[in-house]
Amino acid sequence: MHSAAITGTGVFTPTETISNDELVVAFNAHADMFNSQNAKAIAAGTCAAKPHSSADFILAASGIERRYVLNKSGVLNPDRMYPSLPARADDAPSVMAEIGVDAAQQALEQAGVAASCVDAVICAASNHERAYPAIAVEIQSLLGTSGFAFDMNVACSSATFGIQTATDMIRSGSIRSALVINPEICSAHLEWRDRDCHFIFGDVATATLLQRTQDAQGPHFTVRSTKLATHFSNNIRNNNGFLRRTRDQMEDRRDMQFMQNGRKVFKEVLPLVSKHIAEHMSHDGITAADLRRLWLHQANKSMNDYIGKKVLGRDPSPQEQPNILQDYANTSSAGSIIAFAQNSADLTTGEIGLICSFGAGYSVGSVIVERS
Ligand code: CO8
Repeated sequence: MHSAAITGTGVFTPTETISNDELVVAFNAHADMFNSQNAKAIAAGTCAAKPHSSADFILAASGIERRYVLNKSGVLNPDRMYPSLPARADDAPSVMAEIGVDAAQQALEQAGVAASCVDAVICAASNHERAYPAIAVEIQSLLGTSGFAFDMNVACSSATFGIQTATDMIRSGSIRSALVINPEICSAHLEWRDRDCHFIFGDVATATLLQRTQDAQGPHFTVRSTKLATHFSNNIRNNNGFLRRTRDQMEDRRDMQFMQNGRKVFKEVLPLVSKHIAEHMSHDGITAADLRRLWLHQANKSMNDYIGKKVLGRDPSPQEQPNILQDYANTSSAGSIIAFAQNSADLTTGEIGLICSFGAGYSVGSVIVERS
């Protein structure tokens, strides 16, 4: 059996950002417009008025201060409230492939590896731009990697599920290396006109290069162990799919974008994740004292603080459990990898950390790594 290691990571960050204040100004203008257009129905009690959003609420409830987006003007236009990402010709690179390639090139450069030496590409994300051909195969072609490529979707847990898949293939000997790429265009499947969730997500792409440990050319993280779990829940759901592309989709269907029962998610996912991490650590033979860092899924600061405290048995310091969601918001599967990519270079040989993601499904995945 071979050993697998993370030898490079990359993060593509869009150039445009939206602050909470900018977001709230646009939302409130939209709400005022909606309320005046529907004044009669609101007065008659047949339509609910849209209340204003608040930047103070957003920061207090989530810890988010701003988010990166691929298109700011479309999202902030109160008449539109949706990014302007025009459909591209079939012979042009798709948006997911383009931003995924950018992140992947950074990961390859960090590891000093040529694209042609990579045996597999896994494009693991919450939503895919099209059904087929797989975005991963397009990325394979754009990068010039060898072997094969495929897409997978486990919502916010896609990155860790992809890392376990790649690690298992490297361990078994069927491949020597793989790129796990997470292009998350969350802005296009978020309902920006819904006050309860309009602040949650941002856009980004991350890439993680995994290789047979003996092939690593520089500092790397050996994958000690991985653990995945799923439990069905409707509390985070998006009904968009090919069976829904019928006449009824012409109506304004709220269920065709991200929906959640945020309070239930918060309450149900916390014990699930804490127990999952505890069992994984025990199975790996490590205790909280052995953990130098936690790179958690970035959905909500209170949620991460709670999980960090449960795992370590005390409040984690910002260095022990770095958050990036104040700058990026929730970037679905990419969040824990951004945290890892931007906050792992200082670990010294033998130090151990844990990457953990959780989200729709429900799904939870953890990866214990050791600096080498
Ligand atoms: N401004 C002002 N007030 C507001 C706002 C707002 N924007 N929104 C809600 N309020 C009000 C509510 O109306 C409510 O008022 P009242 O008490 O009078 O009823 C009050 O504020 C409290 O509202 P909530 O109870 O909803 O507030 P919470 O404290 O629960 O915070 C959160 C809301 C932040 C959403 C919180 O519940 C949370 O973080 N939940 C977990 C979220 C999570 O982790 N979700 C996982 C999703 S990620 C995933 O799996 C990926 C899926 C695929 C990605 C899709 C990308 C688009």
